[in-house]
Amino acid sequence: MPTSSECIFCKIVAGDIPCQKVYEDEHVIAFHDLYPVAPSHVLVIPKKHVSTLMDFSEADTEQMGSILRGAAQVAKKLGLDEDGFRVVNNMGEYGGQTVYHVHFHVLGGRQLTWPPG
Ligand code: DGP
Repeated sequence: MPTSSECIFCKIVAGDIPCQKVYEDEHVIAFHDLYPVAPSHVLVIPKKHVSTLMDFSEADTEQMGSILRGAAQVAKKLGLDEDGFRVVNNMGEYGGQTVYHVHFHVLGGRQLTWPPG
């Protein structure tokens, strides 16, 4: 797994790689996914490097709360809250995680199906 110095999302947080930012607060930033799978597809990430959902510690409780609050703010900002939307975290190989800086996908703008593939 990459350390924070090799991490693409840490580079986005640092401003070294550009992104289309939707939301930012003290703990998180949210930006449009480079490969959207829905009309609205935004990633909410902690500014601090945490590899996966399993690596949050008790001391990160505020950051974790900020991620969900950020997701709701993103949904409101993009007008997804009226029709509904989905918040997803892919964890590890079976979960389909490809970037090992924890992130939550906010997906909306079309009818989503269940179960996921
Ligand atoms: P996951 O498969 O859950 O680890 O999702 C990683 C997502 O990150 C995937 O949907 C594509 C997106 N992504 C990868 N690299 C970049 C990037 O450099 N910029 C942006 N905006 N998104 C990226």
